[in-house]
Amino acid sequence: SENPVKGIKDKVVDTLRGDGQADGGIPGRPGAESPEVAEPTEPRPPLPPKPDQEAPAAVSPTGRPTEADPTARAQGGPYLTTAQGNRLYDTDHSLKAGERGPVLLQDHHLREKITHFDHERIPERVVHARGAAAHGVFQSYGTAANVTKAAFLQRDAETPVFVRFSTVLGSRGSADTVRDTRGFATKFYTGEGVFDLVGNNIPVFFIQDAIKFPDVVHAAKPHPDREIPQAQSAHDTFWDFVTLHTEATFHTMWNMSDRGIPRSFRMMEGFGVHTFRLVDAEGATTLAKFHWKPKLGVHSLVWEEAQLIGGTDPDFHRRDLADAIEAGAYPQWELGIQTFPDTPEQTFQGIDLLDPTNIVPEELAPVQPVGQLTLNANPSNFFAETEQVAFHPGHLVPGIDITDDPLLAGRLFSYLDTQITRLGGPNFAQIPVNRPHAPVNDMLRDGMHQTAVHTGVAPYRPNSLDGGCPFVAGTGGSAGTGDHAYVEAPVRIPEATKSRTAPTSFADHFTQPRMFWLSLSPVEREHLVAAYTFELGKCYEQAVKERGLRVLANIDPELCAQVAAGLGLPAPEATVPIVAVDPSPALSQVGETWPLDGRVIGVVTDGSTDLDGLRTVRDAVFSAGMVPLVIAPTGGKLDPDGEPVTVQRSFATARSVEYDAVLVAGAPAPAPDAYGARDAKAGEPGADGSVDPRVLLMLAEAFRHGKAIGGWAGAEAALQAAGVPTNAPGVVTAQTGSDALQQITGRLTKHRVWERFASRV
Ligand code: HDE
Repeated sequence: SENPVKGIKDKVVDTLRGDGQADGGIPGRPGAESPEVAEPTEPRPPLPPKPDQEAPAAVSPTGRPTEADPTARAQGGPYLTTAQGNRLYDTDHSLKAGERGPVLLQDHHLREKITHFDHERIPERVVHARGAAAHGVFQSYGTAANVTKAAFLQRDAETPVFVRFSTVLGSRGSADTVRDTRGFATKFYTGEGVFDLVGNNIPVFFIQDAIKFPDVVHAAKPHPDREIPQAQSAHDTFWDFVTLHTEATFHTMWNMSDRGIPRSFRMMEGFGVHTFRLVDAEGATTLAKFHWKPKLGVHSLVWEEAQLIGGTDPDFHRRDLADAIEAGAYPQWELGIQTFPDTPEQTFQGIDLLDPTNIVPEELAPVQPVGQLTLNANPSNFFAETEQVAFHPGHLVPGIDITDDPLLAGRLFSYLDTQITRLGGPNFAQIPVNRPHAPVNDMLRDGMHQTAVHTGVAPYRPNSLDGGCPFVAGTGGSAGTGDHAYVEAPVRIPEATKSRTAPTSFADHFTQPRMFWLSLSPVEREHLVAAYTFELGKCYEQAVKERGLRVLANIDPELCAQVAAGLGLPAPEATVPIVAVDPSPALSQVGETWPLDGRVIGVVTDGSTDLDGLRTVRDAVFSAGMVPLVIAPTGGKLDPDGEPVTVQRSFATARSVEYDAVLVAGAPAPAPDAYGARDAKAGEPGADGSVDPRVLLMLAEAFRHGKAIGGWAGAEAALQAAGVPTNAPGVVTAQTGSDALQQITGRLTKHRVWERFASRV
């Protein structure tokens, strides 16, 4: 498939070479292309949206296209007005009785401005409050056509989509890189109505029954007395719950693995979690699980990076997604399905398909690709789109049906209910981002925030006054063969007695966690041990720590022993037999090689050493579809009188966590603003051969985080001063910058220099 970055590379290089690149910006962001930002001059209409902000065409609730409607109300005309379109001459002063006198209640503009402001916020989502989203397109391969009649999954079908990624626990303003599950929710605007695939980046869930959702969320959210900690699972109530309620063990384990701290939304898998039921054109059914596979591979941060980014750039994932799309490096995923025969037992090789704490290993049921998702446009307005989008697992199209997973059942209730509070009433489907791209004729009327002007007198059935309209779809004779949604496959329900119980097949909470542990590479196991040790170590209650170890003992004695050692506690014995289980190699993130599209290479310079070499490196990074980040002692331009090189980061604004690998030219002396460098003269090597402390920090961190490091033009001195052994794996020094780049690129395709991490397990 074609590399999306390469297509736009020339444009990006031009941007970088042009004069428009602002200091501190990343290459690829508009600058040269957007009109110069002028000081205010004369009235003109509002700026049009940026090219990548075009949202898919929306359809009004009455079915009329709104796209080309010039009378659409938001932002028109060059002059400031009230909400009623009355032109204003001043918006900086309240109306007062005299210059120093009291403010007058009759000032309509003041009252309207403040009142509207007072109501700008809506309740944040009760979970998944913090998110980032993008528009895109889904292209179907047609390979699912033999198992589902869903029109958007037929050959060559193209469907506009809106995807929102999120963290679960934090509030709207929390940090992106916290250890947490990530939401991965996709709205397909199909010709048959909306289909929402509301998934996560982790394929299992904490609970098997929706009735436990308030419990797990109350336990995981901040403590109710002090409202701390924010966006963290490393606290007593979370661990209290997940260790008492052992069906949470597998999900918790995914959270503690590297999956809990993704490198980027672009490098995450997505999972529908539940088993769904697909229906074909003849009414035959197949059970299926949905998977999103990122084209760039699944990659994670290391824990220290995640913590540093939480402070240096809390918007890291949001920025990464928006920047990539703006630069034309469109993120892509393949949608795949695992399929299983729809037998009355609803199990596959002994795995209960209705238990959302189970996966079906890919080795047993391969993920079959059915289409490709490309995110190609940023939202134009965060609130209107990302905040107001409303997903619902019950938004289904013909050919996709639900199963009796008790977790899914509760979700089908919850998502509609929650929008009524969050979006202020039952008419949220009329908000542009939520509008179907299929005709809507629903007989739902009135209510808060009704914006449709419905006509006619007969929103009821049966009627004769409207000629019997609207009509219901034909069922096509036998169940499953009509063209309507909610096919309701004729599933037989065995004779049963009402009971508040779970089947015994839901009772094994440790076999799949053990499979996960056995499937990880040594370095991933090391990370898992470190995460458990950190999180349990942050708990205050001894009983919680000890119970945590008892759960781990039932997964694997080695895992338990390592965490116990870190906590300074004895390792308990297992209380259930440890069963033999085959590993699932697909669960490991380490070992393969992946495309480098959009990877960021830091290029550190003292501002004068081998600038020709620097330019060559920068261009070579682009040619490889990656992004160079030129880091110099101060902002501005290098070689301003020659062939200027724009500086993206100064030593003061750069931090290693922004890039995937680093190249250093020479050994940059302390810049004047470096701590403790007041005596050093700018641009001159420190009298003692010293190197700027911020460069040393960058190199030491990059080394610690397993990043490839290359140097040229005397960089050995900098590496040595930073404590980076020049003969360590993934550290190279070369004659030229290009050689150094070439040698580290191979390392990058593996994401990190894995050999650098110590491994005890
Ligand atoms: Fe959600 N979940 N959830 N959830 N969920 C919400 O809906 C809920 C579950 C997921 O970007 C809420 O509109 C219950 C599993 C995502 O807007 C709420 C249960 C999975 C998003 C809700 C679950 C998810 C939500 C809050 C247990 C993965 C964000 C705001 C039965 C398959 C969607 C909202 C977005 C959001 C309820 C479990 C994914 C309260 C009751 C399992 C990605 O309705």
